[in-house]
Amino acid sequence: MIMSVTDQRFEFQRPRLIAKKVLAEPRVAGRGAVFRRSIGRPELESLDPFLLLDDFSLSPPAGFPDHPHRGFETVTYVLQGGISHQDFAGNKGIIHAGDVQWMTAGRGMVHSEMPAGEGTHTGLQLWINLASKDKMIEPMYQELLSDDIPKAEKEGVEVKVIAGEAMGVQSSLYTRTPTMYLDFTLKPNAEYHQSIPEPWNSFVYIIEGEGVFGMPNSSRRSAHHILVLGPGEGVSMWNKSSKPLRFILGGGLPLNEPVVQHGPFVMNTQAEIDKAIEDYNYAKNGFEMARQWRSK
Ligand code: FJE
Ligand code: FE
Repeated sequence: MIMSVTDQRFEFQRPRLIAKKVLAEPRVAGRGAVFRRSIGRPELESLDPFLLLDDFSLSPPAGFPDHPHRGFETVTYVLQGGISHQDFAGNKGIIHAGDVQWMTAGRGMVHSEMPAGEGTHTGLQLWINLASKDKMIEPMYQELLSDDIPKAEKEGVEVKVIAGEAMGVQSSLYTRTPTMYLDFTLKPNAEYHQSIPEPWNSFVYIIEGEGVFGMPNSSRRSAHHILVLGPGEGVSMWNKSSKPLRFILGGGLPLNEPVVQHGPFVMNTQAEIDKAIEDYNYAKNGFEMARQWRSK
């Protein structure tokens, strides 16, 4: 099919445009820990169903010693080095660069997350809320090793499909809250157009380089910015720079339920939060194994 130059520029009749742009400024949190929080900072308190997105850099002695979670999922994607984890059910391991740990905390999880050895360990941690009906399910893990993450490449665009679908490639991951998590790398001069289900909220988090998103004449956006996308059929992206562009495209179906958060407990009502604190303190209703357990 022959298209005019102007037609070719518009892959979607209703492209998603950048509705909000926030810089995730670095915050030093004790010795060895630097965080760039994008979702969860005051300018972007949440983006239903997403509660938090941290771009972290950890070196010893920094880390997250034993702490609980209830009511949501944590997705840890290591970019450099490794994160050593242990939980109160005896699970342990190292998430290496390129690996993903998709943890559904459900009714209760207590674990530690520490840098795996000397040096600097970096990655992204995303918190995804669970629907009211799923908040108290049994905890579970889905581990995706780097080599097992489906990849596709076309015309200077590479995508790792952690959750959802892109370029005809589908992730095998099961997401209780319908979610997409795509790691895109565009070579200079590459462009791509990614569909996103209409009712979903979505964002771009730029890891490296500079990119143009939404319309071809939009301004270039640089690393460590989160771009909240507005409504539409999908997002168009261009690398008009001379360096590689890498970013995460995240999306999810909003739950549209009340959110009451107290640190690592995320529930629908204050009464449920009080219950979570009590359950954790008295080691019951999912926190039984917390009574004796300490990480090594
Ligand atoms: C935390 C409760 C938590 N961002 N990025 C309260 F569970 C956490 C927490 C993390 C975290 C862990 C890793 Cl490996 C990477 C993270 C939050 O564990 F920071 C607070 N304040
Ligand atoms: Fe944690």
